[in-house]
Amino acid sequence: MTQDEIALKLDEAARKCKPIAQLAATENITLEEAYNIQRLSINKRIERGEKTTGFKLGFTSRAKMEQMGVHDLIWGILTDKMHIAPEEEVSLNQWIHPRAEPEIAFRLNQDITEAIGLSEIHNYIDKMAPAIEIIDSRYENFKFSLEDVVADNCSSTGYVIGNWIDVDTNISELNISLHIDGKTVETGKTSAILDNPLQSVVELTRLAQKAEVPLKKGDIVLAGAATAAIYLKENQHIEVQVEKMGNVAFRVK
Ligand code: OOG
Repeated sequence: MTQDEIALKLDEAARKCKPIAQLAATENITLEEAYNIQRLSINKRIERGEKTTGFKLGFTSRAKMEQMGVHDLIWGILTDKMHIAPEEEVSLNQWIHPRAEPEIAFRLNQDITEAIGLSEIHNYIDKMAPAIEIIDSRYENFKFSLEDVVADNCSSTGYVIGNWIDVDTNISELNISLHIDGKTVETGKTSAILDNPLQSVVELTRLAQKAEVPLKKGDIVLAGAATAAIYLKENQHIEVQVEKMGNVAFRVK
């Protein structure tokens, strides 16, 4: 299959809520090709009127790498269609086998075209917030290789962002937890995210510079899950709590 055919297949899998077989079983794609496919599938969303809103980092924590058996940092693209408002109730029918994970979001305060280091990165961030990411692999059984998941835009499908607050550089040891219907299902520390979630933004600037992708003022950056992800079921209230940052939640029906 050509890269465009694969992009179309992944795009259709998402739209029809029908998982496809892993590409790795039949296709031999390199990581670079996988990022091209990701870009082609995002272009299909843009052609339908979606607007890009930022980026997500994936596999920034050991818990996630171990859960999924993939051991390399990845990045994907977010669009406005993926945005869910806090406390919004959304239907599970729009997804294949969605999972939620606790995250931290950052918002860029300027365009960035170069790689920025950890000691400087806070100067490029306007606000931060507790966040929930909903991931939904377009592959059967949520099983994939590194190239598969990159081509599939890193399983991106939804995100919820809590109240934006001023950036504090002292955020590497905060408690972060995921709660379903008031019950704690995952707990962790923000240090699980590359020792410091700000490092995710550092990595994004490096990757974006290398790929010649401009980062824009106002772009959102999801730093990656701090814990393993949890499958969603009907009629649940999903909440993430982050020490110092507060809570964010949404509902599924
Ligand atoms: C890939 C996305 C990983 C994270 O935060 O590590 C990710 C997946 O697990 O399907 O979003």
